[in-house]
Amino acid sequence: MSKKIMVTGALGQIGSELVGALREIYGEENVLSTDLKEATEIADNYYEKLDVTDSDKIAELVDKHQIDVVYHLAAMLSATAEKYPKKGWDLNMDSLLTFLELAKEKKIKQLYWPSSIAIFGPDTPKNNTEQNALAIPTTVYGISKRAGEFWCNYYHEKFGVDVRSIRYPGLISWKTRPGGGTTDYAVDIYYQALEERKYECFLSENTALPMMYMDDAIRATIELMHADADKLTVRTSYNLHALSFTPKEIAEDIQKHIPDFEISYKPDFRQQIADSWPGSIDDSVAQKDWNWKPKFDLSAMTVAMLNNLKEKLGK
Ligand code: NAD
Ligand code: AKB
Repeated sequence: MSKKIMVTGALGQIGSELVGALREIYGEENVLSTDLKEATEIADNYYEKLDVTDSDKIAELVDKHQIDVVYHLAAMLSATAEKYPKKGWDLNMDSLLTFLELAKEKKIKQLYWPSSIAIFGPDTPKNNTEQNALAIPTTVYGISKRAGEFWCNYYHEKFGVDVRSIRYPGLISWKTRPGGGTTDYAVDIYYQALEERKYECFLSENTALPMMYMDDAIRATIELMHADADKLTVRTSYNLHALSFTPKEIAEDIQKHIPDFEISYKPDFRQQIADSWPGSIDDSVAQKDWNWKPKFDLSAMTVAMLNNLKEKLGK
C-alpha cells in the first residue's frame, strides 16, 4: 500500500519544492499539502488549510486522510522570531510536540522535522563545526530548534518514534522567496543582481555562513527519510554541509556573469544573529550513516539561480 503523506508549511520556501518532489515519488493524490491560506486561494486538488497551532485540526486531518508520514515544516524563522519571541517559541515547539504525540500514539508512522545550523551559538567552534559541538544558541529560533532536537531524541529513545531531522544550513532557491531568515540575503542578492544590478547587503562582507542549494536540500531530506532506520545513529538532528561563503564571495561569483553588478553593505540586527552561527559544518556523520553528498558548489548554484530566475522574471 502506498504511503499517505502530509506536509505542513507547504507554501513556504522548502515546502513549495518538497511537495512536488514527494508527489513525483508517491503520486499527487498521496501527498497532502497544508498551510495557512484558504483552499480556495490555492490551485491544488490535494490541499487543506491547517494552522499547526490547532492540535485538534491536525488530528482531524491525519484521521480524515489516513496519514502515515508527516513532513512538519511550518515554523517561524530566525529574524522574525527575534521580533516575536513568545509567538515563535509557541509555534515552533507546540506544533512539534503535537506531531510527536501523534507518532507516539502510532497515529503516524514517521515524522520529518527540520532543525537548523541556528542551534549553534557564539561559543561553538566556527569552522567545520562537528555534529556534537557545544551548542548554546542565543536566538529564540535557535533555542526552539535545539529544544526540538532534544524532544525528537526523547520520543525516539522513550517511545520508539521514527523521527528524522536535518540541521539545514541557509537554503538558496528560485521558486519561492524565503520567509524571514538571516540567510535570506543569499537569495535576495540574485533577484537584485538581475533586476537592479546592485544589492545592499544586511550582513557585512566577510560574514561566512553555511549554505545549500535547494535541490540538494530536497534530495537530502528524501534520502534521509528513505534510509534504513538501523543505520541512523543521530535522532536529534544531522549536521549537513554543502557550501560556505561570504557576501563578498557570492557577489564576486555573480560578477562573473553580470560584470556591472555592485554590492554594498549595511549590516542590521541580523548581523548579530549571523555572528552567533558557524561558518562551516562538518557533516561526516551524515556521510557515514546515509551516504550524504552535496552536488552543487557555489559556481554551479550561481549558474542555476541566474538561469532559472532570468526565465522566471523574464530578464
Ligand atoms: P518559510 O517561512 O518559507 O515557510 C513557512 C511556511 O509555514 C509558510 O508558508 C507559512 O505560511 C507557514 N506557516 C507559518 N505559520 C504557520 C502556522 N501557524 N500553521 C501552518 N503553517 C504556518 O520557511 P521554510 O524556509 O520553508 O522553512 C521550513 C522549515 O525548515 C522551518 O522549520 C525552518 O525552520 C526550517 N529551516 C529552513 C531553512 C531555510 O534556509 N529555508 C534553514 C534551516 C531550517
Ligand atoms: C534562517 O536564516 O533563519 C534560516 C536558517 C539557517 O535556519 N535560513
